[in-house]
Amino acid sequence: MDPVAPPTGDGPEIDVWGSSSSYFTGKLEGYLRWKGIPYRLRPMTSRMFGRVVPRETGAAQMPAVRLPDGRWMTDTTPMIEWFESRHPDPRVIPADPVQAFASRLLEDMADEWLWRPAMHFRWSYPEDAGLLASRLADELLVDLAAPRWAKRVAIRRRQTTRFVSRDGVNQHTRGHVESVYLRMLDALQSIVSRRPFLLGPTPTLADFGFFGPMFRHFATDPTPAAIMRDRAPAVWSWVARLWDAREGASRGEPVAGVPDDWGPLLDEAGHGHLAWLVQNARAFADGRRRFDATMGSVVYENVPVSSYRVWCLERLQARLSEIGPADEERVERLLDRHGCLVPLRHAVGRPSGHDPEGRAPFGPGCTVFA
Ligand SMILES: N[C@@H](CCC(=O)N[C@@H](CS)C(=O)NCC(=O)O)C(=O)O
Repeated sequence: MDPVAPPTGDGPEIDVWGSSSSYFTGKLEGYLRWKGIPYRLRPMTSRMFGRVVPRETGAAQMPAVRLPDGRWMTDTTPMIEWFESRHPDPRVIPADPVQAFASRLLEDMADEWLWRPAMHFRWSYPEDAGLLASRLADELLVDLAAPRWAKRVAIRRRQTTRFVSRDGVNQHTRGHVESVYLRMLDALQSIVSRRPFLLGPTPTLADFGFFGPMFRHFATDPTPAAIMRDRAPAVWSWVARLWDAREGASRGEPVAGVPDDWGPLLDEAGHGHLAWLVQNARAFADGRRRFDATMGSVVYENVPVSSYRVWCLERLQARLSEIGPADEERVERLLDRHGCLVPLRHAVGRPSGHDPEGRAPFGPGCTVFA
């Protein structure tokens, strides 16, 4: 029995199961729209999320993509890599190996490090939480026979527990969590008030990475959106510009190398994101399920260890090791200046075990807190 109808062969070729409020669905949609790759967005109902998607991809997460040949994909980072290999023009991963590495690092930071502030702003503020609980109940739980109020309560409780309190957000860490968003806004504001996208006239990988949290959470959830409009209006414009961008509409030369105005983003990658990844990898090597993450003077207590994030670190390290001798010194100098080199050289004591055969994005996938 296949409860999902097979691809029809007419209309858009790619099915994307996700949500119009989802971080990673937004990231993928921004990419597919820019590339002009037709897709059909389908709601990740509870039946899809609970049964079909885990069976087909190995991971209950969105977006989940089914190709016209019936193969399923999960995890936007390897998905974008795969689409780039099939639709190379226009490339979104820069040709310059140093720009490419810095872009992958920012993509990873946007995926993993902005997740906590995005979930905190969405679920800790009552107005945001009430609105999103209604939206998600109506969009994703349509197939459940339960009163609307009960669906709203269930969603709100699940998200707040799983992605706010269990992820270390409390009265001691809240200021630090929010400061990550504010620093990223300021850094992006200074970049996109000077040029349309992070590396010039057209969007590249780092734009799509930041697009997930910035579009689907920060620019649309009431509390962070008000902050964005006041503090970083150019970021507000960039979000709309990226959603509306079509390949061919804008041409021109990208900036050369990694621009100085990426400095604050790379500082955050080094002192925030990568510092966390290293502590997570240490805890994983010690066989722990939870750990205390120290970020300067702030301690996030008893947060879950993520094998997926060990894989993120491994993958960045593998990419760094692929950079040839001609560019090695340039990349090392850049990374060292921003506190990224030491964590990227950290010897991962125990491999993540995820995707040993290099099959990603073709499953079996792994959720961040599997
Ligand atoms: N690394 C994955 C992350 C996907 C992800 O975490 N998606 C979220 C929604 S935006 C999700 O499905 N979370 C699972 C849950 O809520 O249980 C990707 O890039 O696609």
